[in-house]
Amino acid sequence: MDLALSLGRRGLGNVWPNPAVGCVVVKEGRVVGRGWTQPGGRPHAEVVALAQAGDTARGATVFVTLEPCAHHGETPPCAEALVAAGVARVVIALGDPDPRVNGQGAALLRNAGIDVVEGVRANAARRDQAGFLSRVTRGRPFVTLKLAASLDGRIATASGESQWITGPEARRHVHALRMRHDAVMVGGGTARADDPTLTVRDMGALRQPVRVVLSRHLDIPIESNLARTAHEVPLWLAHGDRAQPKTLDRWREVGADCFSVPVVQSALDLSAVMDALAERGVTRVFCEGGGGLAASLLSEGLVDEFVGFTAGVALGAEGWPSLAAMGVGRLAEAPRLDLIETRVIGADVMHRWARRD
Ligand code: AOF
Ligand code: ZN
Repeated sequence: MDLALSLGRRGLGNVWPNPAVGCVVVKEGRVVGRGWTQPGGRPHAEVVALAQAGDTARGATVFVTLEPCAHHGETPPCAEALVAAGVARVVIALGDPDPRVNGQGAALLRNAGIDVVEGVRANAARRDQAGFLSRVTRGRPFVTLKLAASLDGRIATASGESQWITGPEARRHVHALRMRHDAVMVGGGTARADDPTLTVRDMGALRQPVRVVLSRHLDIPIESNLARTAHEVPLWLAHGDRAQPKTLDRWREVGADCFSVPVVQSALDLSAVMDALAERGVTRVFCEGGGGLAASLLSEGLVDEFVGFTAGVALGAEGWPSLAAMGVGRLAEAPRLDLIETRVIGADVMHRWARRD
């Protein structure tokens, strides 16, 4: 199952709206088939693994990280494919909450006389599939918030210089993290200040994450790197209902996909943004700031995982404090997270924190 889990993780960031599933076929102690969900979400993992196993699948044990599907979509159900292949036993990490599956895959296998075991390495599978589970059960994506800050928690100098606080190794790691997400997101201020491209470079990405920019009035220069690349890599712009039709037209012309979300207290309603992303199939969002958006996401309880990079540089009180806009009154009201990983990356330190439920 650990092998199936690691195969499944290869699909993270490139199989949405589908889950990134892994599958291993074992016969007489040997691995005879390995598969994972293919880019774009199909074929499913089991189909790939069964094709590799061929006739040796008969009487084999199959390890799969999510319950095999039971529905007729664009492809026939994986549960039926497993029955047709004559496998003897199917070991499943986690049930599939998709209403089209939801126990029916396991039932189909059992009714065909296959020995089914469920719940093996379920917690690990739940972590890997957090994005898909979130989309299906909460109607919003799994949100990772990334911040790079100085020793004293500043994200930019007084003059607004923010790029390259961390070193090249950390920046490369950020690209690897982007690649494992379906979408990367920034606020309009960051898009204006940094003119980022937000693509994954030099990593052999199979599918670029969608770039999502939040901007009430779409007041981002049309000569920006984001606009320049919008025909090659998807660019989605979430804007308020008062954005000018002329501005919208210009962005659509360069290839951006614009959608409107409600404005609450003069800011875009972030819950509505997340709902819209899930509706469009996004399961994992990587938010890269700026500070204002980061503060709002945290205060509104929308951050599932926080990835903080700390660099050995001090910027002092004039620097821009990260999360300045949070307005926490009492310690008891402050959002708290649980540490899940600490890692030294080049000259910087990375901390990963998880939402405390
Ligand atoms: C599997 N193995 O590798 C994946 C599964 O649109 P479709 O027909 O591709 O179906 C998508 C649904 O199939 C998705 O919501 C989830 O329930 C399941 N994904 N199932 O057996 C796989 N990716
Ligand atoms: Zn399937």
